[in-house]
Amino acid sequence: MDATEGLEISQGESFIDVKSFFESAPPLKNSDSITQKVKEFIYQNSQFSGNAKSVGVVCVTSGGTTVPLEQRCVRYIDNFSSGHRGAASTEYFVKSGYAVIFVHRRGSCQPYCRYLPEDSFLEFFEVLNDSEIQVCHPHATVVKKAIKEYHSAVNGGFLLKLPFTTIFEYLQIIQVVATSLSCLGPRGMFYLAAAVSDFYVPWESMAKHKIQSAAGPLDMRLTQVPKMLRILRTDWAPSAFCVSFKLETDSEILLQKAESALRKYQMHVVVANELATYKREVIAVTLDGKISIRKQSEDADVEDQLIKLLVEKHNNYIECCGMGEIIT
Ligand code: 9Z3
Repeated sequence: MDATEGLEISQGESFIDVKSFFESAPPLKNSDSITQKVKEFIYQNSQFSGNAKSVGVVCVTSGGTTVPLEQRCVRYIDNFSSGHRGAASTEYFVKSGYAVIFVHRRGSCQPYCRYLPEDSFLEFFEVLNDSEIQVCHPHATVVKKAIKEYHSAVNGGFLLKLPFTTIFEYLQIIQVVATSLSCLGPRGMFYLAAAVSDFYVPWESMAKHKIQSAAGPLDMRLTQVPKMLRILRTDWAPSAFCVSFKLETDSEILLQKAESALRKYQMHVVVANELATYKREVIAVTLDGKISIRKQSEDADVEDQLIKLLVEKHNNYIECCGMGEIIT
């Protein structure tokens, strides 16, 4: 696929920035096989009436993108994100009947693995005899639950996992998913929890080999990553329901930045979270107002309540689109 396919109606600078980003990005490895997997997954989950398999298809993004500093990369800039939010949200979306395309950072937290013991893999198995091993007793219940839920999601065809590392891979995968998901109209959803780099080094101006310290202090100019949210809404998947996240460390500016993103990129919901409290509290910002969501108890996930709210908002959106109302 031409990387700039479907961008014709975007105007001005953002179009040029996006075009040059894709033209200069190293081509996505296995692009054809990723595209085929995505299309098949969407096709298999596209029957929404009668014996519907799923109620909709959501692309959940999770983990941080990296910005390589060298083409043969030794060093890179990273973004803060463990992938816990995306992994937990994926589980709650599947539970709510959605099929999930989980676009995640390699090595980040995975759905159904959140409760597994953090200590070494070797510590929760014991050897029974020469040919058998078993999970040690204290971990058996959580491991059994995780295996069952994971297999039910994957074997049922409700979970497709696509890994990324760099900002180049991430944005190319999002383009493939978005242009494929557009065929579902309002039934498609984006839940963009990944921490995406704001600045990058264009491939052609990047050092080919490891940068040498003998050359003295390093001066480096970073280019702004084009705002893909706008293109996603206007060109790639204009009818999909879009939820993005806004992370700030300064509570004074958080809501104002979230509201600005809502309008600027025509998001349906912007989930505002502050670094110090993001695990226990988020605020869903919409054109109708703000809803604060807090963890119900120590063991609960804030994502449980958040996904319930988003599913409700997505259903209203589908209904309104069906009645011919245009919702932005
Ligand atoms: C978030 O704000 C996520 O909630 C977290 C989740 C990254 C805080 P963890 O993976 O953390 O559970 O450890 N994601 C979006 C961050 C982001 O880069 N947002 C951009 C911005 O704030 C907009 S796309 O400007």
